Amino acid sequence: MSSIFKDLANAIRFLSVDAVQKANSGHPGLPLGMADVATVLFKYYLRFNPKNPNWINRDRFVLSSGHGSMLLYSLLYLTGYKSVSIKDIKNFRQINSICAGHPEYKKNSGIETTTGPLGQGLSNAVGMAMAEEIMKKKFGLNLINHKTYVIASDGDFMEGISHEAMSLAGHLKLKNLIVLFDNNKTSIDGSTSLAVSDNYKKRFESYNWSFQEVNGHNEKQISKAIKKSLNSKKPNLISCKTIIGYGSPNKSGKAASHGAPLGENEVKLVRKKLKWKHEPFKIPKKILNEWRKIGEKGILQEKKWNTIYNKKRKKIKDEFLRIINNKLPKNFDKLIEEQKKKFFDLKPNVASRQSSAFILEGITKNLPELIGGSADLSGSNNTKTKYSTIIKPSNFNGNYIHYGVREHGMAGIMNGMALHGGIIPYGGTFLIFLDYCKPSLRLSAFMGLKVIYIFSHDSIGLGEDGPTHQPIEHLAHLRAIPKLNVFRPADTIETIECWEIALKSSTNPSVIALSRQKLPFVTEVFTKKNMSNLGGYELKKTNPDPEVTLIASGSEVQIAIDALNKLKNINIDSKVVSMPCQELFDKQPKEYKEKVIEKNSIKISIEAGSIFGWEKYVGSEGVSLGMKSFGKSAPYKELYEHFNLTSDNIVKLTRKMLGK
Ligand SMILES: Cc1ncc(C[n+]2csc(CCOP(=O)(O)OP(=O)(O)O)c2C)c(N)n1
Repeated sequence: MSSIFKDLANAIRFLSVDAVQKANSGHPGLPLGMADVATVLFKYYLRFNPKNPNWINRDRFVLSSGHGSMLLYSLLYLTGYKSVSIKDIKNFRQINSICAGHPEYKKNSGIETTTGPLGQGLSNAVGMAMAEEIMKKKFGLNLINHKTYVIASDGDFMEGISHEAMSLAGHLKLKNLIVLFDNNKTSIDGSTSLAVSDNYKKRFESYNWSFQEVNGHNEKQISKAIKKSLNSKKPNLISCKTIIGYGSPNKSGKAASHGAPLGENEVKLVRKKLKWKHEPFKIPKKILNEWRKIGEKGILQEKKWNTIYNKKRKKIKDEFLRIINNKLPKNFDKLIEEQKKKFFDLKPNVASRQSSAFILEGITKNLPELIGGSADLSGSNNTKTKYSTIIKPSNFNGNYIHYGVREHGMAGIMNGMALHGGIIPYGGTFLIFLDYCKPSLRLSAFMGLKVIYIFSHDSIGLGEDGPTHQPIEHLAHLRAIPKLNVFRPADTIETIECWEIALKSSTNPSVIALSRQKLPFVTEVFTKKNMSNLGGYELKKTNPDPEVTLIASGSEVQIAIDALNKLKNINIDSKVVSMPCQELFDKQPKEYKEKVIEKNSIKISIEAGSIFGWEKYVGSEGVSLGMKSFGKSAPYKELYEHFNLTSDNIVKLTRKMLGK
């Protein structure tokens, strides 16, 4: 190993241990152990331009083991990203510092994704690599031809999501994915032998990956392995045998170096051992310059790419820019309006999952960036249209992914595709299986990604499959997640509107909850305006000044309308408010909200899910009808009767509340 190489790697090491020491918290073990691998990657292979971190054809670098965040921040600072200054590094883990405890995705910063929950970064990287292949098919090899590199740790590979994502990556032959495994055989509780005895070679070969093993402190071996992986026909795992806390005389090779500052004394000893004579946070000019030169290589690479791009026909350039800048086609609004008009005239009585298929069929051809899929429930989620072409191993000329029964992997992969850019991912499963993909869905929201979750079979209305499949607390759970819109449309018009909002939401994900059972068409008047965008709106009323406000979402809107008619027959005036999206309703001005939910009326809400959260609309005097227990296995109409989610029950309650 040359002395300059050692200096470069040690610059990462000391920025990391000193920042952890100053913050008095953090994880020194990984940066110390993986500094050599990261140096090889950045010095010889990674194509990136710190002056334009968003360059679309850059290689993606994901630090899946986000606890080693100081490794990433050090690299960004050393290679010259504006986003991370030495002051930021000194402020590691302090409020508002970009150098947060774990990396938090920020556009144009070099932090490609949020990591920390182990395994997520790996699945994101699979999504990025898929996005690269899909974009390459659309725009050609000379515009899109980059790699996705990942650093992942023992913990990443213990997580279930890694099995799902790695398995799909192998199946699809994602050859541009290169994972550098920090194989230090140590995790928090001690040696990984306490909990794992997997044979990684066999594991990865069975996934149809290429497997190599190197000494993770040997520049030449690491470099040779990466070089070999560049021409692979399969995804690549490079197992790098490393020593956690490398250089620490008393803590290296031990769990003690994983997640706590080494201590002032030990840091001094590391300095001595690695012959680093420099003060904390002072990187000698010569070493910094060497790192900056590495960062500058990308300027020329991007320049060359620009020349290729500029030679493309205007039509291709315009489409390329539209897609990577997340802009919908010019005719999009017209397309939506046409669909709304068509279905208003047809007034179909169909399940909202069918309505979702209608709108998908209407827009798929015009939105090549829309990449759908399902976790093996395509026919049930109605996510596949006649314009869907399936993405196959080594053939990414398509717009539909069969994720297999891998909900968690699907969600993490969708995040990766959205992060890559140029793709709007949507994916389906049953609402109940939110439980299987929630950790990634939370990160879609946290990162503010345009990812669209199609969750069908959204209540006891799914019937005979029974309580294991009937979501209860799921809508409440989703509504508790910040920065997420949860839609539950009542008919085809609302479903079109919810899709429109989701596709126009560039800074947050959306869930569209859909019914299995048929729903009557409830929209009363045609309007170009997207009424669902108000979150909740007055659908019907029997008097300008009703005594009762009935608030419902999705499949229960029809029950509220039935109740309104029955109440009218006994001379009680009421109104029905359809509430397809609570988050959007809550953002409306106070006057609007008070007008819609009649202040002086009695209020009853009905939704075939947990009543948790509805009290904010019905108030302390109101009543919420919903589910207070798990469901049951029976035909759905019987279930609605059994659980008292009926118009007759609403009438009974109203009479009681009004004393009539
Ligand atoms: C999903 C998840 N579970 C638990 C943790 C807490 N945690 C952080 S690092 C870690 C394991 C550390 O072992 P390894 O991945 O081998 O990292 P190393 O010790 O080599 O740095 C755990 C359990 C986490 N970050 N994410």
